[in-house]
Amino acid sequence: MAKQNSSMHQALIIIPTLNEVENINSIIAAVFNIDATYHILIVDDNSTDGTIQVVKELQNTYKHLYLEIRTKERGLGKAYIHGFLWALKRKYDYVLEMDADFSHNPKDLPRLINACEQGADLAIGSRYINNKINVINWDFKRLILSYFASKYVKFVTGIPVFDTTAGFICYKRRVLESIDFSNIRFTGYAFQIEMKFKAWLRNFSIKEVAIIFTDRTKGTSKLDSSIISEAIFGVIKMKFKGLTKK
Ligand SMILES: Nc1nc2c(ncn2[C@@H]2O[C@H](COP(=O)(O)OP(=O)(O)OP(=O)(O)O)[C@@H](O)[C@H]2O)c(=O)[nH]1
Ligand SMILES: [Mg+2]
Repeated sequence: MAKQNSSMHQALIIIPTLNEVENINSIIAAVFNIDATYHILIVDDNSTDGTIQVVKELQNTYKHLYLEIRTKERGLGKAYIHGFLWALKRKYDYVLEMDADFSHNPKDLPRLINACEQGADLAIGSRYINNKINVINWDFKRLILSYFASKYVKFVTGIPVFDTTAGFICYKRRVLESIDFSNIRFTGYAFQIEMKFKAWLRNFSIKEVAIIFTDRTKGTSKLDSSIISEAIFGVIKMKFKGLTKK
């Protein structure tokens, strides 16, 4: 039986999807199985593989499974912003980001929420704490790229976070309320970096929680080189803008 959330705080798990039909059913079931009081919002960018139909079907089973379909544009950053604005119109205390492909273990959700309950404004599910790399099944190139990307971002921006590109996050509501999303231009990894950078500039407390990240086993990756170059040049722009204006 699913455990019940003992706290009074309502959590929303936002899962962005783009053609995740092979994962969507099991990821939703896994999240509700961890805690039946969570709410889930799927933000889908008009998947053509049947993901949307599966979610609609599951809405008959789960009362607090919500679906937003974006038809005009694509992009992870914009999908998350759509989800954040949706959450802020409702009474959620904690808003979480999680991938659909099981790279993020739903079992870690309570640990992220707990870090916020203990005082963090932003809890990051971190693959690289204290120079330890907790990644399963990545090829060497991907590992090196991601690890040095994190080092690079830390060096350029000065942010005291090891895993700056992480996408497994719990935000306290007030962090999202403090950010003007019309000023966020990035998508992909740069979006994840920018959110952390903005939170840090605003003096929110950030806590990294060690997680083990497992490479996807089903479905296909949406990562491409434009996302990487956006991140490389994006952080430099971000740093200079951050020096002059929050
Ligand atoms: N709504 C929306 N979701 C997206 C988009 N791109 C990726 N996603 C979702 O965002 C999550 C992370 O995307 P992935 O393709 O797994 O990216 P990644 O984890 O960096 O790459 P892999 O390691 O290959 O899995 C998954 O749930 C995707 O379905 C997009 O443009 N729009
Ligand atoms: Mg993935």
